[in-house]
Amino acid sequence: KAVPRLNYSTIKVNTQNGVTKRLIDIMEQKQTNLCCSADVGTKAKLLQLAQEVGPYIAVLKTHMDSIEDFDQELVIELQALAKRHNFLLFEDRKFADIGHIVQQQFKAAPYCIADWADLITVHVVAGASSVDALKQIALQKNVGLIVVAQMSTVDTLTSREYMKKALAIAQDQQEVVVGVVSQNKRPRDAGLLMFTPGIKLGGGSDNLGQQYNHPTEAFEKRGIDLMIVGRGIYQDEQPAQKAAEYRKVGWEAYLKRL
Ligand code: S5P
Repeated sequence: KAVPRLNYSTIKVNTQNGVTKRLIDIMEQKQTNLCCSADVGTKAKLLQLAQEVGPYIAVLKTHMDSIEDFDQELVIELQALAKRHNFLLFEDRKFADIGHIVQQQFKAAPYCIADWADLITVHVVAGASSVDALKQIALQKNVGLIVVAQMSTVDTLTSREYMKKALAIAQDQQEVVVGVVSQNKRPRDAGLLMFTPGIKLGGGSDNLGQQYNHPTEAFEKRGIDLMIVGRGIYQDEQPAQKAAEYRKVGWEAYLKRL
């Protein structure tokens, strides 16, 4: 099929979205399709990890509400690292409420996500209105939205039907949507990126429903564009070396599918 053979330059030509273009420039310059999911619990650990994996990643993904000592200084230091190593900041907030509430959550202190994130995730369980509401702020603040269309868990409720509708919402809102999170279905439009979590070199699963696939399979067979890797990197004794390894495996698999 034609779509899984998409290369990043084609996506760049087909998008009007400035965040997507910036991201693809970074991926091509650094030859990486790795998004590191930095799910550690403190400022010090997060900064240390960002510093170590920075050279090998295109995106650093965070869950800031899990950082026990979060403050604005952390944001300033992360922004400096993002600039130094050239990667984007992705707050995986998974907004999921009615429009009025997601707008508040997007802006509210202490996280002030709209002020620093380059990318955020949104569920569309409430329909397109969540995207519509975030869009008003996101366009002003230069934040790209990623629609969660399909989850990686063993008993996810994101059925085929749900996924199809979520992809349609993403496609309708390409002015602000950069791409989707999904496992094995990508948007038909050539201007959207497919982000895929549940990736680990060893495969397997955890004991809480997460399922893992090997990056090579994901890029070559399912045609994903970016892999999201958390524990595969930060639980390793040498996260930098591990990130370098994922970068190499992911980039080679991408080149091979072209
Ligand atoms: O379906 C999903 C969507 C996401 S964004 N499954 C996921 O696991 N994620 C996120 O990816 C999750 O919130 C976590 O931050 C990361 C996976 O982490 P890992 O340690 O299992 O690689």
